Amino acid sequence: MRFIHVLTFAICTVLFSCGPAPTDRTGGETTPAGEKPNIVFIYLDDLGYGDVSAYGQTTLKTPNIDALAAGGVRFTNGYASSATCTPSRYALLTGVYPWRNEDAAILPGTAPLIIDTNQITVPGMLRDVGYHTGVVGKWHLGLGSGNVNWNERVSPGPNEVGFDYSYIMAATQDRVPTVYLENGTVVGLDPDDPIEVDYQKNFPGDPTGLDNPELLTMRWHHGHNHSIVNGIPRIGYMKGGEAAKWSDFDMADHFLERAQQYVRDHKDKPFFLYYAMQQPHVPRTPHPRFVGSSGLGPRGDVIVEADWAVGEFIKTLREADLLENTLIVLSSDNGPVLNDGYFDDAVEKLGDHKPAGPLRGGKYSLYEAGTRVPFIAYWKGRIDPTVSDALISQLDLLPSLAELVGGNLSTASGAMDGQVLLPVLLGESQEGRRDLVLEATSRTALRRDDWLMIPPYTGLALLEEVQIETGNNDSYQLYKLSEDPGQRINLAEELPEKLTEMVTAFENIRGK
Ligand code: NG6
Ligand code: CA
Repeated sequence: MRFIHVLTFAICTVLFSCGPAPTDRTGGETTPAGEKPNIVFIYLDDLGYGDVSAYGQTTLKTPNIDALAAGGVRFTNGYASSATCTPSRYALLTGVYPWRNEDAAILPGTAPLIIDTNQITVPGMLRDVGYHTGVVGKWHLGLGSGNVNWNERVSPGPNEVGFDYSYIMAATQDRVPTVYLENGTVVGLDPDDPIEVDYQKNFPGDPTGLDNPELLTMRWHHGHNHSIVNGIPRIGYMKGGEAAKWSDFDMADHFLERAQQYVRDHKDKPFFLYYAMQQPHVPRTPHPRFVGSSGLGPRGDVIVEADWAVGEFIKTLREADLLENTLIVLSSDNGPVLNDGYFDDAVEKLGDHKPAGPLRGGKYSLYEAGTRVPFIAYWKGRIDPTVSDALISQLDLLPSLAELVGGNLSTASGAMDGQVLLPVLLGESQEGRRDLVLEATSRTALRRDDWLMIPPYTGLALLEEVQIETGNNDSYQLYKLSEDPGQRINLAEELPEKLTEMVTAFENIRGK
């Protein structure tokens, strides 16, 4: 098939005058060699809008991410779909708002898969048009259908929702099981030492972070006081599987090597790789060679480490001669948090660094820093470097990529909230979307044009443990973001007509 495409294009170039963006038989854009471009998502975990130098930060240096930003489209209004991980990842892969799926909330490591195996996904759509598809890194979208037996192949999972290859951690670095799974099977498991996982009760006699502080190399601040793995107390209880347990310090190298290998193995066919890095989520465990590299403690060090890994990964694409044939989208699943449950100096060593940049709030927050994140599209030789203020969401990637490659979304049942914004993604247009519903722990708000409206919510205004403002208020909040990115001036009372317009638009989308 690929040969036919190449041949078709070769004949085309000899006989006719073809346009600069050739179209192959299944539709969509192809590269100068007549091939569909490779597509890579580099997705960080809890990386804030202000955490990379390309977004104005001056303390930390992130030269490799900056290089993508400088050579591609750097979006200043690019959004994750939620202020926490699972819902954002659900939306990233399906193009559906996470609040439409009540299971799309932070999941324990034992939760069932929350993507319907019949649902259209980015990898499924791409596979249907000939891509090889892989995921390396953090999954956190659930596995199995309940009561997972970790000692057998775990299914359904990534391989059942469109990925040909998967090498993942099930949930998060702070949740059990602390093992990798390759295509559904725990890597390095000794059958004589089976894994058991329980999120309710401990296995009798096993140490915990709560009862055995003397065994800890990292202390817990809130939560995170169940089973101890590698001296780090986790969420949930796990027994067995000793030989399969990951090394926290090596995780970045480990995922990088798998991502690089994936590229080398599939360089002769169009591929899609979802490289889901674990940094800077807790527990922050930089490899020793990065310890102290940022001066900001482990949180800064793992961002430096992640930036290094991005650079190494790009090198691999370059060495395989794929850079001009690969669209890379780099972003984050939600905004930043400092103390997310461990004592790790993130607060104490922060100095002048502003993880949220000029924005208000952070992870878990309906304020802007919860969901507005670094968002970069890079395609060497195809995208002209630019800064784009267009409003774009990670929801829009699925339909935009379908447009790019001639993918079919007509089989999609249910809602499709993503919009076709291919020219925006490629930096050719600043006409982004008009409306976007933002989510934070099941609460929602509306961004429309330059305006942000948060409806009244009861509940705490400040999450004490993480020191993040939730966005909750007894009254409506209305902000004009270009003039007030820090959301300090509530215009709801001053501009009743604007508020009514926003509330009506919001309710229309939310279906109230
Ligand atoms: C919270 C955890 C937090 C983090 C978060 C998920 C506690 C007290 N806090 O419940 O540490 O794991 O879940 O983060 O347990 S996310 O980026 O995957 O959404
Ligand atoms: Ca996250």
